[in-house]
Amino acid sequence: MFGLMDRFLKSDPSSLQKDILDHVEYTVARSRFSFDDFEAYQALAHSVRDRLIERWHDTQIHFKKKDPKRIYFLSLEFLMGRSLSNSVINLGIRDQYADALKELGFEFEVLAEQEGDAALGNGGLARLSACQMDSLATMDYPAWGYGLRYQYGLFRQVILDGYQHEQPDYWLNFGNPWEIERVHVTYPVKFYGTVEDENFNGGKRKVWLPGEMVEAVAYDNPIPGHGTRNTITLRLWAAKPSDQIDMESFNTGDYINAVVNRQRAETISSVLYPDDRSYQGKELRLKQQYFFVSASLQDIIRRFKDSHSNFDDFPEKVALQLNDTHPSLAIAEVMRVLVDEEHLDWNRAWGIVCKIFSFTTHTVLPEGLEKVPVDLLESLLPRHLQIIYDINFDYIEELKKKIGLDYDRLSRMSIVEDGAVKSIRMANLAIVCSHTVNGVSRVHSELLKTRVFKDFYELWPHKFDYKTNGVTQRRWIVVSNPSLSALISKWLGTEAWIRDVDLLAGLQEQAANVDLHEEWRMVRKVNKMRLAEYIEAMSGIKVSVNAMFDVQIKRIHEYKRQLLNILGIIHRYDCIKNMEKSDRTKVVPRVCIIGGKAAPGYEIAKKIIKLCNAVAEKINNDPDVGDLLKLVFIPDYNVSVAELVIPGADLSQHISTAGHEASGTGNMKFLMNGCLLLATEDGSTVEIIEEIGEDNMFLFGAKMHEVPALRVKGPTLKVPLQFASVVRMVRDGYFGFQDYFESLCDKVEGGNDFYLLGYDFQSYLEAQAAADKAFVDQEKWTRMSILSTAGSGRFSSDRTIEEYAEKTWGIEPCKCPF
Ligand code: 26M
Repeated sequence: MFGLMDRFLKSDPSSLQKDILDHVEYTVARSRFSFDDFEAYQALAHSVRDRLIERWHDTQIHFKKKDPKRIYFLSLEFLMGRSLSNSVINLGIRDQYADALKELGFEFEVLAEQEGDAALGNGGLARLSACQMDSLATMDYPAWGYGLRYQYGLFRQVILDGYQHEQPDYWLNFGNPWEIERVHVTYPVKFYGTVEDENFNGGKRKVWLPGEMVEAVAYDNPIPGHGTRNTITLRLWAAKPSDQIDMESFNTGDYINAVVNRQRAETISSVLYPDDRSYQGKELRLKQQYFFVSASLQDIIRRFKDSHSNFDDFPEKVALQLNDTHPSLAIAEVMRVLVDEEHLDWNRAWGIVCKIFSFTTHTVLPEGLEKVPVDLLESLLPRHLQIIYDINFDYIEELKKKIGLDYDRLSRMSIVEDGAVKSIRMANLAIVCSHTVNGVSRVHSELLKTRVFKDFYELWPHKFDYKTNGVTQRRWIVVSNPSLSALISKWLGTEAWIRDVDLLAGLQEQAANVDLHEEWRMVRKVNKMRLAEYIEAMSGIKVSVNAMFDVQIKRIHEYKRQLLNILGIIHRYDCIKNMEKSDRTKVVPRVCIIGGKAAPGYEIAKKIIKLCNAVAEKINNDPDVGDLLKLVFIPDYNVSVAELVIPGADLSQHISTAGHEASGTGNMKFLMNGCLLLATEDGSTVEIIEEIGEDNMFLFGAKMHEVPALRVKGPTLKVPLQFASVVRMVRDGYFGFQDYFESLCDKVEGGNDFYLLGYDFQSYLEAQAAADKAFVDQEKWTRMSILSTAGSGRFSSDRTIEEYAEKTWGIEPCKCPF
């Protein structure tokens, strides 16, 4: 007989060694006497996976036994990055593994580098989902994430002659040890066809006769919490051909064509759409959305029915979170299942729907709002279109009673848009049918209430709320910055901040301590050296760690104003060139680092990347400048690159035109790592200012409430001479590619400067000058840096998730006993 604890895999170094070697031999199928780093990584990952599975099983059994209300987080995107380090740290066995590996002749860090990123998402929204999964697990919430298992993740960015090229990210090539294929967890998903009336109980009912069917197969990714046994599931769906279709074409004898046709089903989950701004009414995208929604809901309803005989308790047991509008077909799908398949009457089904959905929006831009052409929906999902029409009909009738026959307003608020192309407004659908509409920062929520969704706010003020975003300190300090992590634990005398990040505030009282200062600077220097090595290996550019490392990494967007950064760098370059040689000693040396991907069809964003590289080429090869100024474009920015760059940054830029960044989460990651922010008062930065004080950062630029009036003034605004002169350098071909950059220059001149680069330029340069001045005073800088980390507690996703759990989802922790 085994005792209870004997059941568990052991985690002492010699048990770990045996496990790893067994996996080398039996899983990787290599000789245990000879294997390389990659094979060692694979074996190591499988050994960690075994431990994850144990905990994951126990958690699932525990949830099943307790049957708590569960939160289902629906998102088309998750940017998980690498899993190895995160897993062993959350499991609390990193050092044991490192020791075990050392004796086998391997270094943990080196093996961790073998892992590729899971990049099943674009940017902020997708990384937020990943951070929130980590918090949900750590805080013991009964949560499931649902998404799509794309075969091609976000494209790899390759820079050739300074231009972005996209290459496919076929990430599953070398296998994925972090997922568990569930060949028996499959659901049919239907498309196309017609809807017929059928006689039923003396009345009529609708029956959907689909024209195509594919199979959804579950792949489970265990998400371990930190300092808890709880390990939750991220279930991703892959499309496979269904056995139930197409028998006809097989029977007609064209065997080869029939097989090829079946294969087409797999395209549904094949590729992530690489755009994070606009909706383009593509059929495949809509298919992806419904495929994932339908499979997830079948799974969720099956789980509910396992322990409930009717739907009375559904809202007490199930909360569905819509991550932006992308999964909002779930609303129509729940109605369809309840009415057409479970035969609930419409009103009862509607009553349930109104209690279970919450919706979070991640944009302020009207062009970011999805509109699905009615024609497209009618052909792909004819029954869902009817349901949406019916929901809209009832809702508009109710609305008329409340607001009267104000047809302008009724038409603005309708779910159906009667424009040139008749379409469904997914945001309106989500707002009408959700009990809560969350923004992602306070000012974002203000904008939603006063502009984007004003009509709805006036009707249902109680629905609108916000949960300021947060990031997980586990990945963004403990995994990515181990030396800072150790330093913090030493000075706080505890590691408890890893689960209770408010404790970081304890650093405040030490912010003037000279011993802490010395250690703090040491840690920062080591991280800068690591980054400098990476830069040299990748680009051949040698940078000095004594220079200020000034970083802007994020998706390339006009509103994020990477162009403002580049124009500022040109100005700095020009100043150095025009200085007396003797004055150059006063210049504070800078290494400017820019990284980010442009959506493949976003021409202007691609030109910004090219400009950055053209300017870098000129500056980095100018002997007049030397170490005073370097510009580096980091290619293929992703989660792993962020983990390397953020800890090495002195200054980071978050410089969107005020009123455009819904929240921003990069700023929080830099803040936690003691990097100072140079920023506009936009999105979550406004709340960061409240936490750490404006004296500890470098703020500039037009305020949110000033922007609309400035735009109206547009062409009459006075623009500083320096701005005109740097744009002129680009126009005149100082950096080459004169014709190519012309349209970029046109975007910021001649009254077209929508994002107010010219208007903000002066105050931007002043903020940069203030940063230079502060950097010279290293004591002051270090104090500001410590205070940044100390003030970052509010921006943990643990806090965000707790707010969602209590205020929006109504769920409670469900801790699995050890
Ligand atoms: C839509 C339709 C078709 C294809 C793709 C999309 C799409 C995908 C991602 C649209 C938007 C997408 O992401 C938007 C996003 O990342 N928003 C960011 O969300 C962060 C987390 O809340 C915020 O911090 C950022 O401010 C916000 O820009």
